[in-house]
Amino acid sequence: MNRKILFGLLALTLMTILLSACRVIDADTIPKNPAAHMGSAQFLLPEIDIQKGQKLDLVDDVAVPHTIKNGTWNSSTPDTTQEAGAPSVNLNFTGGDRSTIGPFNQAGTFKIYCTIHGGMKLTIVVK
Ligand SMILES: [Cu+2]
Repeated sequence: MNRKILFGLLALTLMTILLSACRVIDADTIPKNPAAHMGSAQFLLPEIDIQKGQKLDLVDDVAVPHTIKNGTWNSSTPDTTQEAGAPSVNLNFTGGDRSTIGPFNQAGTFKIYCTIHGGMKLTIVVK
């Protein structure tokens, strides 16, 4: 009889240890990438600062496609320059979707633009 109680207590102790080892991870504690949001024909902010080593989320907030590549708009002329140290960017958004670019492993100023919408460009400053 005593053995049964002892075994029961041991089993209970083991269960407690096992359950406390399974902690629930709050999604808010997982580090998020900084995000640049896109409207119908522009980035909502023209510039974003990020830290070296970070990735950047591009978020298409509207039901409009965008094609985002390295480069910028010089008035109405696309400049397809990819800066040294810039991660390659060539992404198609169909609307209401998001994608991640990077990591940006080098400090500097990097530019991306939308090939569809004249003047739609983003400057990424990596510090
Ligand atoms: Cu666009």
